[in-house]
Amino acid sequence: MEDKQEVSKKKATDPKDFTTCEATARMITKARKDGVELAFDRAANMKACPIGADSACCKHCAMGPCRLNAKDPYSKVGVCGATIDTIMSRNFARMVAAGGAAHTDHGMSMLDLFREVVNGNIKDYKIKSPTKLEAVAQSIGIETEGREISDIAMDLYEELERTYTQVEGEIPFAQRVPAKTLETWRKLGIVPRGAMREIMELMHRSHMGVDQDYANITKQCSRTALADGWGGSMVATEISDILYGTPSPVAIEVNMGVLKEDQVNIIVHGHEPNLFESVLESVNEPTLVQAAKDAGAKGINLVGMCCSGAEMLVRHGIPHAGNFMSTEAVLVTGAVDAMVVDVQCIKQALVKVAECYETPLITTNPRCKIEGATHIEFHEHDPKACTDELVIKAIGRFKNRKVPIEIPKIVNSGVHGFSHEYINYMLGGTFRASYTPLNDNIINGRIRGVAGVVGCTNPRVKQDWIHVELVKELIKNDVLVVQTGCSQVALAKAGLTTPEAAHLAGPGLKEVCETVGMPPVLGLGSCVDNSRILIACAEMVKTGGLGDSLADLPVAGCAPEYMSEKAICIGQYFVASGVYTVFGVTFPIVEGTKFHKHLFEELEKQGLGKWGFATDPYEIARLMIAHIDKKRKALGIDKARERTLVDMADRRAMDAA
Ligand code: NFS
Ligand code: SF4
Repeated sequence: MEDKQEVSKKKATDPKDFTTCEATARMITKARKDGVELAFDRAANMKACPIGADSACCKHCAMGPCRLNAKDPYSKVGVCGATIDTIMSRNFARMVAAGGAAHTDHGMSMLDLFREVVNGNIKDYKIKSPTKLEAVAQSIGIETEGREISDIAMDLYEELERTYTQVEGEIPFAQRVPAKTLETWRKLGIVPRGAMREIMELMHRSHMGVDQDYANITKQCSRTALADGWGGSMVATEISDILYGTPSPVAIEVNMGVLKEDQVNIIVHGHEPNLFESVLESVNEPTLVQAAKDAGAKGINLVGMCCSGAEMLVRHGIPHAGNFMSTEAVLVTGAVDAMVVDVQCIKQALVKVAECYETPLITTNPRCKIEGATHIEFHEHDPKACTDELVIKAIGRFKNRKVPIEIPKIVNSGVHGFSHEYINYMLGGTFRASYTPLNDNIINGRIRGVAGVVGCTNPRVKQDWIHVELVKELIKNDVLVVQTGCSQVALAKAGLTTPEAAHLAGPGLKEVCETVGMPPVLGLGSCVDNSRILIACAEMVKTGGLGDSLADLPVAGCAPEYMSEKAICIGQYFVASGVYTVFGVTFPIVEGTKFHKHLFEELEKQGLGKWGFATDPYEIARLMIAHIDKKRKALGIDKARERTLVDMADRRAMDAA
């Protein structure tokens, strides 16, 4: 575990050691000149606590806090007698609970909005995709034939509310889980009832003196995490599609060069699309556009960051300025006339950086106020009251711009917006939309397997570098990569989300990409859109030929630069769903302990997936590919790949002759 804090140890002074994002590196240099501190510098100056990094400490009661020795994990216990396995699994449980709560609370906000739209109490939003509404309703057994959209919608609302509030039974989207996987969950007692109940029970069980059996705690971790992946997050994604439209491929632009010196630049950085959709309306309001022009601007330029940015990117092609580790750096350009935030991943330091560049930092959600920021509360019943006002604030800042502006003129383009529905259509064609071609290409070996590369960026490792190197290595080995969250923005900046990037893929994947005209790296959306990956996997099982359960699929997942508790929860629901999931940076567990063995080995034997850990991108790729090959072998399709690749070489030789 020596390589855990590469950056902080070095006290790196060269911004290139902090990031491979050229624009961010330039802004780090500028910030230093301007005397402004960023998270990169704070990470270098704040050595991560090694006991905490190993999760070997407990502060669940006032007899402690207790610190155990990670080097000799069984030499000590806490004052209450808690062993290292209990302490680590309880800490892990609390991360799962917090991460799951974040996604499910977001999903519940979406559902609140949906209910009010269906009731007719909210008029500023409407059901944009009745087709998606019907498809989701049908997927959980709601009758749609010959019925009014509003009636179907009301039934759907009532069903989906159970995702959160149900005290007994199974959450509605459990019906989408392949039968054999569901059977395994039932046997283990981990089918979620309702998210509120699971999170509550997990908090209870990780309290001092309750569940002190790491394997039993892990079960409730799985149940809670599944209530996120197949519950809260999936509801967030599906309702967003119903209200705002299902993504389909769209040409996009990313990086700081999307800011325009001669326009009013507004950045929305957050997670709930409700706010962003309404800001989009406001910036197109003729009176506000005129006001911007009167202030001397060419127009209003709306740009996203982080996850709601990723959603607007895939859904509407709204430009994206950068991922999590660029949110402070983008303010250093001096070009941001307002940064608007809602919930999650919003660094408190943004207040100070924004102040240095006279940018209004505006909080909008009652759940997330930040000392020193301007709060303009957003209400779905009257969304424009907030979003018009913040646009006016931005115009005001533009008019009175005093700080010098320096925008790194870097813009990368790509194609994003590959919903699981679209993957269907893209590979299957209009008349035979299905996952059959994807499965066929996996079975015949052109595509070796599918990898989800997702998650955050983290100043403890070089920004974007691991994401990009890992993905390059995967596609080179014919692994099709699907992406969400901050990771997809890293790859978009690296230019890998264009169809032309197919030349970086191995011969099999390259052939498929060229035939279909798709990039080898598919951007799906925000972190809650990881649920799209679950649905795609379920479709692959249903389509046939790749086993009966999710655990049979030749797939793997990874969050190589993760930082948030949400990422841990996502990791746990992928593992519980049957996917091998590798994390980087640091893993909050001591190696060689029983709990470690449980997560990294034993869960797989129960028919679930398992965790993996590595910090080096090539090592991560090796682990993921080895797992994919293991699954191919178990399915009896390992030989096909050799044949296909030989065929192709033969064919090329023939072409050349
Ligand atoms: Ni996901 Fe989105 Fe980014 Fe990480 Fe944060 S923005 S929900 S948690 S940092 S990927
Ligand atoms: Fe220490 Fe046990 Fe209290 Fe944790 S719960 S702080 S291990 S005494």
